[in-house]
Amino acid sequence: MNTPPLLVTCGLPYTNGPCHLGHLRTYVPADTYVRYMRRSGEEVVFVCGSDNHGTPIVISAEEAGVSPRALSERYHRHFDETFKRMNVLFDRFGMTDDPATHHRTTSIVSGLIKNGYIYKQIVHQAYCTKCKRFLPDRYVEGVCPHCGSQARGDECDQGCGKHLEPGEIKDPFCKVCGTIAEFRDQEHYFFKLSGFREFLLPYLDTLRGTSNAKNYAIGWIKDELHDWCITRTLEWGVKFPGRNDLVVYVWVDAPIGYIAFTEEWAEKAGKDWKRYWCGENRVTHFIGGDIIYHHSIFWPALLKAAGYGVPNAIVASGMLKVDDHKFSKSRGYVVWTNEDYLDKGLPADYLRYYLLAYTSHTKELNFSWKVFSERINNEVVNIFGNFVYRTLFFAHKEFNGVPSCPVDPAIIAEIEKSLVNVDQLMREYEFKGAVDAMMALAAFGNTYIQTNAPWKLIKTDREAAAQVIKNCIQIAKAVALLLEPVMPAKAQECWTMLGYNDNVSNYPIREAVHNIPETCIKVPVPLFAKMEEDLVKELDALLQKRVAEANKKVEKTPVVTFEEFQKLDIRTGKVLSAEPVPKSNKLLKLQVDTGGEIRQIVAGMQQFYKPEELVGRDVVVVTNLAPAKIFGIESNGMILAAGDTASLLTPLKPVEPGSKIR
Ligand code: B3M
Ligand code: ZN
Repeated sequence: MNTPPLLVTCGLPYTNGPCHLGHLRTYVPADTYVRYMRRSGEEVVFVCGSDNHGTPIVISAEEAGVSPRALSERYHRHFDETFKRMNVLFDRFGMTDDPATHHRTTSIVSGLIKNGYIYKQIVHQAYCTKCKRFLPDRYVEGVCPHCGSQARGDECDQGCGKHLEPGEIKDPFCKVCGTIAEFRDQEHYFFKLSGFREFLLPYLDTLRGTSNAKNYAIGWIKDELHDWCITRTLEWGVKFPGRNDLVVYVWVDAPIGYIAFTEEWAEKAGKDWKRYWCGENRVTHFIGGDIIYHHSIFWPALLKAAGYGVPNAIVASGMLKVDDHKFSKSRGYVVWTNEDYLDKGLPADYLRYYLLAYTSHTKELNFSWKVFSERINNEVVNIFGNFVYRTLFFAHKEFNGVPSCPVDPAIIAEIEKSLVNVDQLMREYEFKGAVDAMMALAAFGNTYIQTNAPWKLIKTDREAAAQVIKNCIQIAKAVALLLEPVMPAKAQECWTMLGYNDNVSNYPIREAVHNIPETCIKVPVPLFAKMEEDLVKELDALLQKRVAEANKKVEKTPVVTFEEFQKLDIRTGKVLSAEPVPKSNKLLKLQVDTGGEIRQIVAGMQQFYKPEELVGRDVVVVTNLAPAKIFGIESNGMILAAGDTASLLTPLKPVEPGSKIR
């Protein structure tokens, strides 16, 4: 049977704010993967688009005083241009508000209704009596019913990361005016997701991609699988068939955008989009680690129910940190792609390299200007740049081009080894490993030229010097070919300096083992410039200033009355025991003496404390919080802690467990 062609997609950016490094952490590796696979002989289509619907866009448009469509068009253009500046080149970059996504969504949802996968049900929706409207998704904030963290209406973005259904959030308040919301009944439509467990478990087992995507999803399914409310009370979006007052939830039409963008591309290219989406396929989704739930649970179930092929691979990137802090626009820990980086004249390729080579794709990536400049200077400039410059400078000066002798077979064997290594790592989505292997070849070249010192050899044996430099040129050629998916612009510059007058991207990776032709080599220019310390300081100062300014702004929180505050029962407690919750890397299960009773409390503190550090500690506990089940374990209360590192609040003077906080 013919292998189906590869279709690669990237998570769709919402059109309500500019592109930042958090976005690029997904897009750059996807682009690198696509370039690499193409140059390994695969037929690849690469699509993406902007996500225009849902409350994030409506709220931002209201704030900006423009229509959601106008806001979407503005940011759509912004992303399109930014991706091009970063050399992230999609075959199609569409908009989910364009007719293709509307049409495909209507067609899929109608099919689901027809086949009995959708039912109607009354839900208790948060409602704001002041704004006089229902509060879908991001219009409402409150407390996560699963872990007790502050959460948005449709996801626990600060805590356990779970998707929340309408009506599930506790203590809701209106995001727009701060009023405490009430629950009112409303009719909505549900997708029978709970019936897909039997399909999903074996499916996830064979799902390709990174292990985080698969493992999180399997963990979630084992926990629980609820039906999924797929309608919202909004004007903006894709109308639910037959209901003018409802649109489909943005997480229905957004992934359907992947199909629609393929259709848009196929129509122009004269291809058949069904080859990519129906039956056996090779759809590969690159996404951020925070939207695994949507891509590996809802989306395959929806596709399956609608009779489409299901994704073949999901590649999820780890989260981004800035200066060791959780990435946060409101707190100022953000680096904007244009304003902070490209507009300062910094090369896209440096950032591409850093994002790929900093750490493994699924791990947390920390950005700081200091580390960034060190890695660029020590690796890109000193190893790759230096090697190419030394080699070409000598070749030009002594031979005015590439010497005619054949390349040493041992050198070809070394290159071959690198190719095999890189290929295996790329196909396993181990981008860091692959980039390291490419750089290792450049480092090998550097050592080779250093030990063989052709500048000395030439004084006694011109032929031997020619052989050494020929070998070096061949290594430089191989490195340029290999690094093109990572640093396309710099690889091209290197290629041109090697005497080629065409595009390196047109060559298969395997060209690396073929002897370089006897081109003429001109005076080389350094490929890279070092990041100067002054510039690094200036860029860092800018970031610090942004963080300081953000700290000054107080967060918008709802006002509570004294009576409401008094409803909270907060007491001191003593931790008697602590142990990690199996299969969770965040949670600890604690037994806490709260005066006359022992409570079991599950707290998200595993990253910050060893269980034994907590035993014997006096802590502060909210004791009358409604009990919650977290990872199937009952939790009766909440331990108070402050800040990103969960610093525990603890009484200054010794008090009895159970003392009331007043
Ligand atoms: N627009 C952005 C996010 O939640 C969201 C992705 C949609 S992918 C189909 O990261
Ligand atoms: Zn939660």
